[in-house]
Amino acid sequence: MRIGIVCYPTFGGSGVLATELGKALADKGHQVHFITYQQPVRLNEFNANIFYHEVRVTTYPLFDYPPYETALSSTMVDVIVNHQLDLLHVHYAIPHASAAYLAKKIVESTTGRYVPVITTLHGTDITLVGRDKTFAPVVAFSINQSDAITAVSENLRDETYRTFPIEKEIRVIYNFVDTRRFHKKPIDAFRKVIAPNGEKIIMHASNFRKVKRVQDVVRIFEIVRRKIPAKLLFVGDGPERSGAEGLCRELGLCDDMRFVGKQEQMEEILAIADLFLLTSEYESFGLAALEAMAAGVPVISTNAGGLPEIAIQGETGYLNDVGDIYGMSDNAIRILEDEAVLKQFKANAAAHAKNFDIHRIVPQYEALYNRFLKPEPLQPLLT
Ligand code: GMT
Repeated sequence: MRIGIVCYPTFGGSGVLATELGKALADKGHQVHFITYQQPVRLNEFNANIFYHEVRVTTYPLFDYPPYETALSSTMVDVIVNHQLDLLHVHYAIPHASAAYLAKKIVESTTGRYVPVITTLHGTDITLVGRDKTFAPVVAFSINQSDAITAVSENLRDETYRTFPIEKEIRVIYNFVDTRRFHKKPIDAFRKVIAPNGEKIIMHASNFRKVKRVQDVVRIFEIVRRKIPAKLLFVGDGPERSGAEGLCRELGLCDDMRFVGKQEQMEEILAIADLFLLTSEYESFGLAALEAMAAGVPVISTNAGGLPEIAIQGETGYLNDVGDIYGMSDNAIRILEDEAVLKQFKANAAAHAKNFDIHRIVPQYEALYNRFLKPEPLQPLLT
């Protein structure tokens, strides 16, 4: 199959998922064309089946707001026609679903070809940005016009139905992880740099947006550290980072924590971690938590959004109410203070992540694509 993938190329979960999906499809022999404004961060290896098409927005003095969506649709048309794409798979509704709709209509009217569009909803495109009234009518329209719609969790599917007048079936296809890649031996020298005296390593990774409540991470760490020698590793970057750094200074934690910025090789870093904290106000899925579990790292998270669909209370870690800093601290201590307990949680996390393994989930996308290649009329999907 020749598949066009449209996504955000940055460190966000939707871009990571879309890129890993494209790589997996290419490994299985499909021809994959990424259409984005920048090389996706995880597209870091050569594969003869992968193509990358950059969306370039021409500037002009009149354009206070360069028309990115128009450039994106035009690039999609160009790639669909010149590379004979079978379908377009767009990740994150805004503005990818509406740009894809326009491209599909242009191809249809100029060549007579029908190119199916699959839209995968990821989270904030529905729960935060999408429901803003400056976007909502276009988001609802373009989702409804998609040939197939998927959501990364049941929670996100239900939120979408609650938020928009969607008339079609939304199929849940969970996010995935390559469990073999994330099953890494820790690099001792690296561990020693972070925790020279054998302290426990607690980690958080995100884009440091408000929704992540990163100050809760700092406060939990402060409580845990009173009982357990520990270090905190912050991976990623974003608008709330300086607030978190300020709080660290205020609480006198600077010597015990490190901000390592955006990192591509998450599996290397996760391999040295003992516990992962995800304190978000909302997560449609929580791909960072799944990657942590795949690396054998128990997760303490909130019970918001789709997180209860991927974690098991008291087995892979614990889930607490949003903002319950004391509950999360108690649970972190419970796991970290006993080596046998920690070992069990690590094993449980790694075992459970296998339910979301790349080899289980990618075929679900392929099955969905295949429905559009058959000449017979489509049957409703079974969930
Ligand atoms: O976490 C973010 O804000 C980034 C965002 C994205 O679209 O890049 O992540 C969303 O999509 C991820 C991949 O499907 C999910 O794992 C995240 O839970 C989801 N984020 C939110 O719902 C806040």
